[in-house]
Amino acid sequence: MTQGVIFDLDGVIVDTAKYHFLAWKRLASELGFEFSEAHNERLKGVSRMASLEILLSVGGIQHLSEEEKQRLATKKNQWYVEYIEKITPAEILPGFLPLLDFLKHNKVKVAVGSASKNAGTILSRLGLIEQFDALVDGNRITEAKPNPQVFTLAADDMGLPYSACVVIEDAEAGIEAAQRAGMKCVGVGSPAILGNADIVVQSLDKLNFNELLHLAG
Ligand code: B16
Ligand code: MG
Repeated sequence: MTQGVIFDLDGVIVDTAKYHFLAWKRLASELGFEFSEAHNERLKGVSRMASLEILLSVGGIQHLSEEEKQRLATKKNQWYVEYIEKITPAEILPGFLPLLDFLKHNKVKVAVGSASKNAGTILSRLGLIEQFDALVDGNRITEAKPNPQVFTLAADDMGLPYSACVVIEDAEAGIEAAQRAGMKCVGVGSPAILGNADIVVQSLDKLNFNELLHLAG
């Protein structure tokens, strides 16, 4: 039986990908090239600096100093933070709140495992920060997804064996991270991208909660 569920944040609890996209697109535009939604798909679940590297490769920009890269990433983040400061609980994705209620009712522990350094701000804005038994974000990890560290730390914080946890993810790198941690996983999004997950649903409101309860352990 599943004893803990670890939620990815961006793309599972709230759709911040659109705000990341606006900020990256603005940076690309300043640098003189187009950045499309298809390019943005490659940034999902990827850390800020790794995202910048992908963006620069799309624009064919090479040989920037570390200092210059930091400056660009900081600039993008400032724009992104301006967007997320306006996020409200109305932006919580369909199905998440009923699922949270169901898990608490069934005494299943809940955690967030996110690559984002802004996870705490976003969860506060959504009024959810007090709801979790553990929060592991981009400020705590040294290895990015698909490294399993973000999820193993969350399970450790909850005091649960990895095999008793299920990860819910929207990114391919996150599905791989869950599997490398020895955890079952639910993919939220397209089966073409998340086909390796144990269950794939288009959105959380399509998930069979009882199936989730029996997925691990
Ligand atoms: P930040 P997740 C990830 O969050 C996003 O999917 C990814 O697009 C972003 O680059 C990354 O967080 C870092 O975010 O710049 O706020 O630190 O999906 O792991 O919750
Ligand atoms: Mg995500």
